[in-house]
Amino acid sequence: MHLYHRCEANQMALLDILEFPDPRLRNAAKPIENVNSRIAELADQMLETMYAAPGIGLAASQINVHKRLIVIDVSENKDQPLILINPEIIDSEGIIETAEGCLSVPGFYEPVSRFQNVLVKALDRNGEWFTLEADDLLAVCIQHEMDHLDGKLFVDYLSNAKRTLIRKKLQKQQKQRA
Ligand code: GNR
Ligand code: NI
Repeated sequence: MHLYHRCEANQMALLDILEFPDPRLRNAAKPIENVNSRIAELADQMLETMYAAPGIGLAASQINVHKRLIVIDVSENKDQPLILINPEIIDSEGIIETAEGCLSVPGFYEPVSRFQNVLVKALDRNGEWFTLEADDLLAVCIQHEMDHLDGKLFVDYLSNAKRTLIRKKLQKQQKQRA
């Protein structure tokens, strides 16, 4: 069995994260038919990229890989990595509002309403189905990442005025960087 080991030497290649309003963030991701070693290694690279950012989650869509793969770690000590492949929400309960951010929308945090509790089914990095009961921040993060797989961003839940303002500020930054 392969276990994920966090790379302590700082030599792993980090992946580039797409930024809003990049149209590639709008692609719908396809299910992963075969969880092989390439997928497992991609998941590990995504975890390293997420930890380095730093973020609490990352969807493959954000690194321009349009497959249904997400990684998450909401733990305090950043020692509880989760890999979810082809995730599905099979039950949900309650509503919670959280100030959300996104590595693809850097610097902006706005309240979004989500389910407070979700029961999720997914494949792990060995291609085995598992279920996970998630609450609060973990539940929010799973829903945020699953939205990415459908080409959806948290800014889509904001007013047109707020989203336009965010888009203009980010486009200005992106032009200055280019
Ligand atoms: O790092 C992240 N923080 C965060 C905070 C509140 C709700 C969702 C998130 S996910 C985000 C990382 C990211 O962009 N994942 O797609
Ligand atoms: Ni995000």
